[in-house]
Amino acid sequence: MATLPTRIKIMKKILLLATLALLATTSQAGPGEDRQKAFKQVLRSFEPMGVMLRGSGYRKDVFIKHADALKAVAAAPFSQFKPGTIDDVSRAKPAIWSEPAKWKAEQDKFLLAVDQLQKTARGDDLAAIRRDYGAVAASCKACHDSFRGPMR
Ligand code: ASC
Repeated sequence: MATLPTRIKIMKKILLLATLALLATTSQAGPGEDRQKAFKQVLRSFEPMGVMLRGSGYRKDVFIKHADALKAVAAAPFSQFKPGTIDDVSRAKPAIWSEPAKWKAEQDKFLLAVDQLQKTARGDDLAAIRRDYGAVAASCKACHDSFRGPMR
């Protein structure tokens, strides 16, 4: 039987190893998860704008803040599609890498629509704001239709 101080040392070692094992599993975000986080960041400004336009709570200053926030994060997801990064959570389709020109065109369409919405948001033409918000939504959908696979 080991002495008490030896047993305490062993227990401490076990606790340390258990902690390290837990950290290793929890901090292991793969490319799919990283991309999903980046797209969720996009939704954090895009969704409240939609809520405002569909309801009666439109406020120009708040809407501009969301449009600016959208612009700040809109490009980030697209830098994270390195070849060979379809993992267990990723819904990316192989077409992203086999049709690079089309993939790039979808990105450009989205980023231009985001720029346009940021500009229109500064004016007072609510119909134009709705139209340009709709163009961003349409570009989300077009890209998903071609390049995002089903839920998994
Ligand atoms: C959203 C969302 C999308 C787009 C798309 C627009 O809020 O999550 O993927 O808008 O549905 O058609």
